[in-house]
Amino acid sequence: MARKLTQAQIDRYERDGYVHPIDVFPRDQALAYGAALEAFEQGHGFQLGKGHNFKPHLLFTWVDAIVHHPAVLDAVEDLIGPDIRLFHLSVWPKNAHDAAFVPWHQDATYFGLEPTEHVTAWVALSDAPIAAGCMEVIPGSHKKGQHLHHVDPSPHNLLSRGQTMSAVPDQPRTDFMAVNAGQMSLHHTYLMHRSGPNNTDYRRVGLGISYIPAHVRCRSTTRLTAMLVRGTDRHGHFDDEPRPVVDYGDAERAFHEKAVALFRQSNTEQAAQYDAATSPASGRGR
Ligand SMILES: O=C(O)CCC(=O)C(=O)O
Repeated sequence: MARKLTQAQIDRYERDGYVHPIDVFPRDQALAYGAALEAFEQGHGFQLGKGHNFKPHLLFTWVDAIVHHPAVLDAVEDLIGPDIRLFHLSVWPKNAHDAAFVPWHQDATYFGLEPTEHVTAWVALSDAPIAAGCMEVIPGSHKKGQHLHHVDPSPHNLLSRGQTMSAVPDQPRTDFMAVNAGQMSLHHTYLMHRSGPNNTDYRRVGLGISYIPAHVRCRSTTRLTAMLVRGTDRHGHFDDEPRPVVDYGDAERAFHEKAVALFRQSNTEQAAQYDAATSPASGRGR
């Protein structure tokens, strides 16, 4: 019996590769989390945007509370089972009238996960309607596996490596995963998706939380850390991540720095392998 999602939502995820909106916590609570993020940014003089947006669940107790929230984990469990690791987390801010965008891509591209069982929970800390640049998806595209990506050098591309899909189906039928503050969407690692600029007067912010079942491993030679957020792990593919006790404490920052460096190293390794496998010399082209 499912814990949070209805059977219709589970079926929709299987068929379309995504499901939304799912209520997680009250709107006021979500806005308070957003305010905590902005208070930190103001106090430290930088934004948790590109270059500073990885793995904040290791730094802040309020992010830790979100990634362990029963409403999030119950829905994730309905899709990937009871033994769950948090593989990665990115903050996705788009400032008011920001040109920043996310091009068509698949989350699986440089993660190197095997098998590719991975779901992204995008938890909204502000409203994220179409006008604010919510995610746009191609329903059912998760069924066709990995597609070719190349690097798009645009400074407004929010993806860490600028990866963008090389060929998107002509005039695809798309849908928008609009969510309000306190709601989330869930999408499959192979789902083709993108998001446009924020044309509103407010900042749009969400947390993209990558959950995997504990039996999934990363192919990289770099051994990564990942937090066990529910259940047990009988596989040992990752080193454990400790939960933060003090917001932005010394121990929290030291571990976070190490974990992010390992993640980036793995990402570089995966990107190099991907480029080699898809170069013209490989016969697959790009
Ligand atoms: O926040 C966005 O606009 C894009 C997020 C995204 O691509 C993801 O969470 O996979």
